[in-house]
Parts: sequence; structure tokens; C-alpha cells
Amino acid sequence: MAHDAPSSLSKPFVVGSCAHWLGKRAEEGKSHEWTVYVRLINPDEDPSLFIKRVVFHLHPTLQPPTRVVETAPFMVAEQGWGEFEIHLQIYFHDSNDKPLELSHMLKLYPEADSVQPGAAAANRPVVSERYDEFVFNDPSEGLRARLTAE
Ligand code: SLL
Repeated sequence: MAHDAPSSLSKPFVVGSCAHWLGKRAEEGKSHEWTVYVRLINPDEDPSLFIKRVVFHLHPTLQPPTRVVETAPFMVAEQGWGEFEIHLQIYFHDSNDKPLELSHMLKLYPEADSVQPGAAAANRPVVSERYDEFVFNDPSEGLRARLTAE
């Protein structure tokens, strides 16, 4: 009997941000440097094989607020002072489905209870990540080929 390919495929990923304080001499309004990103859990896989683009919608105080990233790493690097909700739209190759929409709260400041005494604590990066999975139910043949490419 022929072995049917599974009708659903999934790719574990992380959406997250990493920020660090730029120190007392930082320019006004640019106290922190941060990145926001979408990355696959498996570092050996190339997400550009099946992700066509990621659109990051930042706070309107950042110019331009809409950033379109068409190749890996799907990431935006910026500087700023404030935390805000970032909306992401993820578009896939060979898919007529609507983009996947996610949001991520940018964190710049460590949780009060995780702050340790001493100067070193201020330089520690603040990482906020959430695990998720892309689940493709009955993907097109083209997308299936991209998802299973070695
Ligand atoms: C707040 N809801 O009021 C947030 C908004 C916006 C932060 C934070 C931009 C950098 C710059 C920036 O950090 N915006 O202005 O150059 O806390």
C-alpha cells in the first residue's frame, strides 16, 4: 500500500525580542538597542524556504513603522526607550491562505523580581520569547516540497 504523505506539517518556531541598555551616555530617546525576530527552533533549517515575508508593525514613533523583511533572518533591529506591542504578519510561499498574524510585547526592562543587585545586572540582555508552531493543514504541493526540503 502506498504511504500517504501526512496532510498536516508543523514547524516549531519562536517569536521574541532581545534588548539591552546602552548605558548612561546613550542618546536621549535611544536608551536601548533591541531586536524582534521570528526564528525556527531547528537552527539548521532555513525559514526562507517557506516564509515569503514577515511584516513587522512597530510603534508610530519609529520611522518607518512598517518593516518588510523578505529573507532570513526575519528580524528588525532598532533603538528606543519604550516598550510596546509589535504586530507581525507572516506570509508563506505557495499559499493562498491569509498571512498568519501574531503579536509580541517588546520588553526592554527586566522584571523587578529578576533584577539582581550590582552593576552587571544592568547590562544583561532582556529576552522575551514565546514558543509556537506553524501548522500547515493540507499544504499545496509547492509548499509541501518547501516544508520537507532537506
Ligand atoms: C509607552 N506605549 O508610552 C509606549 C510607547 C514608544 C517607544 C513607547 C521610539 C524611539 C524614539 C520609541 O522607543 N518609542 O522615539 O526615537 O511607553
